[in-house]
Amino acid sequence: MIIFQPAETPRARDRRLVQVRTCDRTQAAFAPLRRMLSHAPQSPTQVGAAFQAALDRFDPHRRPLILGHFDADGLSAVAILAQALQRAGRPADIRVLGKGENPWSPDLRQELDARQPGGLVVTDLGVRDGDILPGVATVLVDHHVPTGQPGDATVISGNGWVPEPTSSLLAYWCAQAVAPADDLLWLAALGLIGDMAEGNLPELAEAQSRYGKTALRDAVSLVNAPRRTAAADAGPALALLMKCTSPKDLLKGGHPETEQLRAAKAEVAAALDGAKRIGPKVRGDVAMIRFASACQIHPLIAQSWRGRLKDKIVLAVNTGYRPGWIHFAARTATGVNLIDFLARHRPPGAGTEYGSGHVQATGGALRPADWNEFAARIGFPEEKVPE
Ligand SMILES: [Mn+2]
Repeated sequence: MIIFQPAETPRARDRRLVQVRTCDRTQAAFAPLRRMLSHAPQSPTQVGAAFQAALDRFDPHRRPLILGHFDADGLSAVAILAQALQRAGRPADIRVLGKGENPWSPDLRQELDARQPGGLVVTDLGVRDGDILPGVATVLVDHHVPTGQPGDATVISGNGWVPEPTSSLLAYWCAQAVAPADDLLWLAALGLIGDMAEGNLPELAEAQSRYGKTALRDAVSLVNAPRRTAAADAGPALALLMKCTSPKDLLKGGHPETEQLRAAKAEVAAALDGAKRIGPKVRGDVAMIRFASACQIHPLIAQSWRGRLKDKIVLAVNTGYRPGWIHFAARTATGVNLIDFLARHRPPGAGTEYGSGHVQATGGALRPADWNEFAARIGFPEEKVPE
């Protein structure tokens, strides 16, 4: 469920509906997994002690490394954890994962093996099967549906809690256990807003009254912009989260990075404008919108057609996002289970990023040969790309 790292979150209401159904499905499927993870904290009050216990297993003579996702929630969680560890006298290095990267990949394993950190803090990147770096103490701080048992790692997952915390809020609770962290509350709120967290969250209400709803929302929109650009460089956004003291400081504090984020927003808006002019090609139950953009706009395009093509499965196909890959986002208002739909048409070489996510908001990335196979299977044989 986690692998597809969608920023492409459906609107709040749709998401709530989707999650209810997803939970029904996953609750049963992951019952054994939940039992295995039963030593993990089961409520907010247990998070701090679990995090502290995980840190106690780190090698004190080497710097820990924080790995994080590059959206507002992931970056905020990273900024909170980094500052808390700094305050606790255990300064950490940071590695933000970008386009198409995941901690359980061979490439990352190799990179981490070369770095040999004193411990790994991995946030907003999912909970998957197996050790990320065997022999190195690891704690996962996350809220996606777990899809495996992550080796010996400590798992701090808010998935399924009511209300469900995001990674940034979990990180805030972790931070409070190791250092004074009250001034980091606004960062927790950025992640909650970015991931559209729902339910009665006292931390969000407190942050909104302290920092202002509009300022928080505008900051989220800026921090979320770079990951959709061609370069997908989250550096400036993270720099701001690390050095600013409030969302207003981030928006108006005279920092050069703020302008970089505004430029990123403009770049994505321009790419979106172009792709929005492309009409869908409809065949049977499927509507396909195909374009080539280095920006991660396919989820936004799919979402925008979903409401206009209410009786179709909408596929927004981006052949220009990552060289050698065809990325697509799938959305539907029909109630059809898209995970099942994709599973039925699964080409032989599809990896874990194909058809995971939510039942009405998913997608995938395919190599050309697999794309060609898939396109033919869903009735678009002429949408072949060169292999
Ligand atoms: Mn998140």
